[in-house]
Amino acid sequence: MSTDYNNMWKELGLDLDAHNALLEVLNQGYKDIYLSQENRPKSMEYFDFVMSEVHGLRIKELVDAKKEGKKVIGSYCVFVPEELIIAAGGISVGLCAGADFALEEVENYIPRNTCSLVKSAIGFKLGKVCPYLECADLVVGENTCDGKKKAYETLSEMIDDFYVMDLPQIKNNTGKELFSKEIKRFAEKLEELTGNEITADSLKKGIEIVNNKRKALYRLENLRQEKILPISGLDALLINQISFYDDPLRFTDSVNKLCDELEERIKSENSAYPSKRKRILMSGCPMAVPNWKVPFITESLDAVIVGEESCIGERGLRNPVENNSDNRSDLIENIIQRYFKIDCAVFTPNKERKDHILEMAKKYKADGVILYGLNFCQPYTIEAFSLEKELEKNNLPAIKIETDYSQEDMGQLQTRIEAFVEMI
Ligand code: BJ8
Repeated sequence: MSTDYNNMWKELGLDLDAHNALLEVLNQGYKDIYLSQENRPKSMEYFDFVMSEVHGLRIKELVDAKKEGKKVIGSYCVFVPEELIIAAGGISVGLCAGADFALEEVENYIPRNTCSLVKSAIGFKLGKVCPYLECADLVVGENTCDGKKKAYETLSEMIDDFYVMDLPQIKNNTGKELFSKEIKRFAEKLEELTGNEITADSLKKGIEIVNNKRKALYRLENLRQEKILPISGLDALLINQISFYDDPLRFTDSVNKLCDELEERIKSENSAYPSKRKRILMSGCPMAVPNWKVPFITESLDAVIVGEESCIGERGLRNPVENNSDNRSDLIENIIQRYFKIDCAVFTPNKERKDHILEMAKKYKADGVILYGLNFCQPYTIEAFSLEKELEKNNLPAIKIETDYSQEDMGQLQTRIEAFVEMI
């Protein structure tokens, strides 16, 4: 990190020793997994820089914005509309954590057989190592799976302004009504927190900013559908992960610049890989920074990840919000419509997700699908059984992988994924 941020971290209440230990692991992992890749696009330099300053410069920007009266809103789920946060003059940051921390202590609060993502969220709070969490004026949790729902009861005792958004489980009229009320209640909460009224104009602006961000990311996703692969799956995943932290305007600009370069690389047949690789679609639980384990193993083999059916991927990106009205209620309704379409496995039934995976496999010319689930995540690991059968019916080989954030199963995963890649 280029500057000394110790005072800032101290003021945020971080445990400096624990935080330094986390940064060391993060930096080493980044070096080994990311910087060791060959023939990366030059424009990845921006994203490398963001990662090198992920707890430094970006946090300083947030702290400076807070001094000017802006509010930072942290969230754990893609059901929390960034458009509303921007429309209220706030800054949205993703809080999903992708690394184990303070595991022993975590297990004093929630059982061992809880998914790594939930354990990590609690571990980051207990260990005082996440500056995004400590910087947030409001932390939003959403009632999705039981693990998250119950863990929020625990987290709400540790975090001052913790807000829970209720979510339906079925996409029918009753579910839609509840969702609609919850989005409106959240809009009121944001107005109260920021002191800013959410108007039609501010909503239009918020929708435009987020749509442009998603459009740039979609541009990147489209380029990954080409036969010549201009970028690795690891790099594409990283960009999707960074989209949850970075300033949205600067990020959009940087993704578009990268896409300009990738288009040139495709034209000149400059692939990120010297030889043809098996094309893999990754589908399932979201992979938050620095959860790069399965993509790293996969791409160390004769394979490349061409797309992610995940909240840190297409599930979180698709369906722009219609920005076709000057009326506040219409725009809020458009936000509701868009977010209600998210096909998270917590919904039942969830046919949309199956259709989307099949559609993605075709679009990305996938040779096989990894159905990725975190241990103890019932929604995704249960859906994986029927999805595997459905994919096979469609002549698409699939493998179910269940893992966590530890490194203990690296060898076993490597063997299974290698056999899968050879088989396809
Ligand atoms: S919209 S996927 S971000 S809930 S892995 S905590 S489901 S037990 S993360 Fe998610 Fe929102 Fe859905 Fe996306 Fe529970 Fe499973 Fe853990 Fe999970």
